[in-house]
Amino acid sequence: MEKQLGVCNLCEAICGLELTIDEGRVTGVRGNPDDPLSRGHICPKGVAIADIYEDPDRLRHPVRRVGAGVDARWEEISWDEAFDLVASGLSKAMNKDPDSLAIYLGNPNVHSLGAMTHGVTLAGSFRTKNKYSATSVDQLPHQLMSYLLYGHQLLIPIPDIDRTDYFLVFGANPMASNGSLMTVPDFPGRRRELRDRGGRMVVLDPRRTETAKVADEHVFVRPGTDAWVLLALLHTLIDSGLTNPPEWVDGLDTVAEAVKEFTPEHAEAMSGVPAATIRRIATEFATAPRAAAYGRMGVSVNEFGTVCQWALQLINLLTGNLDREGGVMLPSPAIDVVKLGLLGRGHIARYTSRVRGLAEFGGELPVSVLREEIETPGMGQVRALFTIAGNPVLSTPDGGALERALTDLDFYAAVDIYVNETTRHADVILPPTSALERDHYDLVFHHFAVRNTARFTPAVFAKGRDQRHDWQIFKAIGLRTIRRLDHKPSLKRRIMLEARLRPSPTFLIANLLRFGRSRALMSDLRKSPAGVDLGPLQSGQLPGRLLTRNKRVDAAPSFVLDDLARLRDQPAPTEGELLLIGRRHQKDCNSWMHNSERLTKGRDRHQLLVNPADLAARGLVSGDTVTVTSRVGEVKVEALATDDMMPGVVSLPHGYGHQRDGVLLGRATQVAGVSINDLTDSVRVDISGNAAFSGLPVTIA
Ligand SMILES: Nc1nc2c(c(=O)[nH]1)N[C@H]1C(S)=C(S)[C@@H](COP(=O)(O)OP(=O)(O)OC[C@H]3O[C@@H](n4cnc5c(=O)[nH]c(N)nc54)[C@H](O)[C@@H]3O)O[C@H]1N2
Ligand SMILES: Nc1nc2c(c(=O)[nH]1)N[C@H]1C(S)=C(S)[C@@H](COP(=O)(O)OP(=O)(O)OC[C@H]3O[C@@H](n4cnc5c(=O)[nH]c(N)nc54)[C@H](O)[C@@H]3O)O[C@H]1N2
Ligand code: SF4
Ligand SMILES: [Mo]
Repeated sequence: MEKQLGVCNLCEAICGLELTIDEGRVTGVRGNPDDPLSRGHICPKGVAIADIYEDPDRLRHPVRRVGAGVDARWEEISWDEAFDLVASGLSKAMNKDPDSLAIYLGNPNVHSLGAMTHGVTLAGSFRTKNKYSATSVDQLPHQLMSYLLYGHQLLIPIPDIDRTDYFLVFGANPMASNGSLMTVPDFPGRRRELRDRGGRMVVLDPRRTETAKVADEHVFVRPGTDAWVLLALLHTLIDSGLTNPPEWVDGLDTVAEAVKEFTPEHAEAMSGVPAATIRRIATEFATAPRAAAYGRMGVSVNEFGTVCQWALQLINLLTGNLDREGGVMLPSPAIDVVKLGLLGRGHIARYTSRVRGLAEFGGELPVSVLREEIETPGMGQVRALFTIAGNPVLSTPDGGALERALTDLDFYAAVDIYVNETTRHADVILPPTSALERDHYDLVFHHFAVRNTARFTPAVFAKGRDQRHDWQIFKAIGLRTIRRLDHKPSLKRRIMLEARLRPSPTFLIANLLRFGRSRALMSDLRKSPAGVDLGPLQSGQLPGRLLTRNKRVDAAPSFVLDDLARLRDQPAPTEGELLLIGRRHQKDCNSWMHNSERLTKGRDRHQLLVNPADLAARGLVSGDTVTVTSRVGEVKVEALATDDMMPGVVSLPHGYGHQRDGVLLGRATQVAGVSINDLTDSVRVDISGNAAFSGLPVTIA
């Protein structure tokens, strides 16, 4: 029996683990108490991390599909054959028309070091406009806002939860999600400490969530209407003279003028949040010694996600809580990909999607347009697809329609550890090693962490001889594809690409630490495998770290202000209408991990949650199977009555619905439930292009 340190990469909390290993098997997993960031925290998913390593459903060899649909069979092929198949399929598409190749990068990419160092490089080497990722079903408004206000898409201020006195939360459920755009392992513990300091947490959410239940105050808000509430908060702050903005902010008169008509009374009519509550929260926020306003998925994936994220930034900025201890602050990671220029500042509308004309952001188009780009004939039509760690059939709006479009492609290759609802349509799947078999340094989430730390975790298990790490797969595909292109990139670009694809991620990390003059070098990290503590977040980062041209913040970007007209024109809510929202459960992991028995046993949690009054009004009772219908689709699912739902709002989790056309994909298929994204509508997007999942009108019968 031996103990070994590991790391959990299943969510943004990046917890340090201590594994007990007995004869090559993981017999115990606990949180590492010496980890300076996660402090011993672990959740049920972390406990289940070895289930992935041991899962018989997980692919360990490249496979080629023979037959289709119910008759599909998977035939093992060699790596060499697989690389050639992919290189030939991708190059064939690009030789015909570069835009005919589409790429989708799924969420687990940001949780893999090799995907960040090599996968991003590979995707960047393709000249297609049809690049997509989970960003546009998630945090696109956050990145856009940081780009517009602070000059870089990754300069995202993070709540200093360990020192704040007032934590105002819109549309986030960290008790289940463990935090997002706020790497906050041990949220329950940090929340307790906040209370012990005499601090207050206020949550606005259409569901009385696990987080709402541990808050000091929970307020129901009608889905999709937070923009009015947030603008009314701004209105009140300005109107009551409660603002104290820093000197380096411009455009405040324009902001004051713009929010004048968005009164608390107007917000009450739209959102159901009482005007008096809005005024009180504004005053409490502005008069708290240190306050942080934070909003996540609920205010990102709605039709006014960008306005919401703008208003949240301004609430912090105008009250002097940006870059202040206990407010929202910029972390200083040991490897700062912003400072090192590894990720561009961002750009918007350099080109638009071919069919609907939606703008790109940072070189990606909104994934809501993927289906129409496959289905609409003409120059630039998508004919080949490459997905990496993605399951857009279950994860993107109107996934059912996307699925039908997939069957019509000329070529589809996937890098994935499972045959999932999307990759089952691939011609070839290349499975990389799983998390416990690879080295890890988190290039992404230290940028969002509530404390500055650094940690390098060597692989727990050696990879088998016939396995490949994801970075090795990306290297092979990159080098082989380029050789087959009719129009090869310049010699200089090819040499650059090779230089970036050949070295291992661990070698790259050691160099980035050294050349980035980091406060911790690889030798330090090797000596302290639990992690090196670089201290709490530091104030005084601004205006120095701004990357705007004039090193000042323009608080009134026209891109956002122009959208206020759309808000002004929204009709008041329709009486009796039902609006659908999503949810996450502590034991779920987006669209996967449903084949871990540990995580799926026990009570079902896939049901449609409905307020009892809404059920009764339709002559239904809890436990009934109901038909939920939206503009694009319908599903049949069990209804569960609960007072936790705001009247007029129903909720389904995403990532369920593994049985498609009766095809069995492994144990996950036995988990009950339907896909919420067979109901969501790809037409509903925010101005950023982000999918507006939330607040979808549905009927139930
Ligand atoms: N309606 C609705 N839809 C949503 C959401 C919602 O709240 N509501 N949430 C959205 C959000 S925030 C996100 S991030 C997306 C996520 O959706 P996706 O981007 O599709 O990502 P996942 O579902 O996390 O994982 C996709 C696949 O990655 C594979 N995978 C896991 N680990 C690895 C690995 O190490 N390497 C490789 N190559 N593959 C791996 C698994 O097989 C899994 O099936 O869903 C979005 N969809
Ligand atoms: N256990 C678990 N943890 C996860 C994941 C997982 O699948 N399972 N996924 C990870 C990923 S990819 C992400 S992006 C993060 C997301 O992290 P969070 O954003 O914290 O997670 P969600 O549960 O999506 O929280 C969104 C909340 O918004 C509420 N909401 C919905 N519509 C509205 C609205 O219009 N207004 C307001 N105010 N609230 C609304 C919902 O009821 C929900 O409570 O979680 C990560 N962590
Ligand atoms: S909170 Fe859970 S899933 Fe997230 S990193 Fe920690 S152990 Fe893993
Ligand atoms: Mo996400």
